[in-house]
Amino acid sequence: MRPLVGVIMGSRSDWETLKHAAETLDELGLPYEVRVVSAHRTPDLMAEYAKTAEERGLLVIIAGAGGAAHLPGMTAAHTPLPVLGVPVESQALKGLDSLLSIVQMPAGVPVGTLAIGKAGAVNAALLAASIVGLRHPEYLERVRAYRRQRTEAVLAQPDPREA
Ligand code: RP5
Repeated sequence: MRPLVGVIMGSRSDWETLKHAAETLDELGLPYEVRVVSAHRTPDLMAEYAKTAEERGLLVIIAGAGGAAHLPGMTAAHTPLPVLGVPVESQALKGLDSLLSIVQMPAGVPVGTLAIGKAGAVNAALLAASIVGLRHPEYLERVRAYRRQRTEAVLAQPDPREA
């Protein structure tokens, strides 16, 4: 199936984090593509990717990066599609640098910023499904089912001492 979500990251080293977005999209059955697209190592590729995303049928872009994480913002500068930014946990500053780089976009070019690390990657995928679900309602249904499963798991094991 043609991808509806683009998952991009600044480096192969970001895959450890962004793979959680991919796994969640797999679980939701939402078609996506994955690419390493670096804002500073491959700036032309980044611009080309963002500029052509809409005509290629993508509805949402999930962009993960760490450190001086300009990939989500620069991607958003080249496309009107929603861009969801995932701050990758950096070694030096534990991802606080990534978070602040992504979240503090000046007014006019938004990036929907998620939590640092795995939680952000998973939630980016869920949010992407909710956005895509506005056009293709079956994905809203899958988000509902995903949440229902987790509700049932909590209710099935209310005592934390039991395995
Ligand atoms: C950023 O620099 C990437 O998003 C990555 O999180 C970080 C480190 O990249 P590598 O040096 O591991 O390639 O551009």
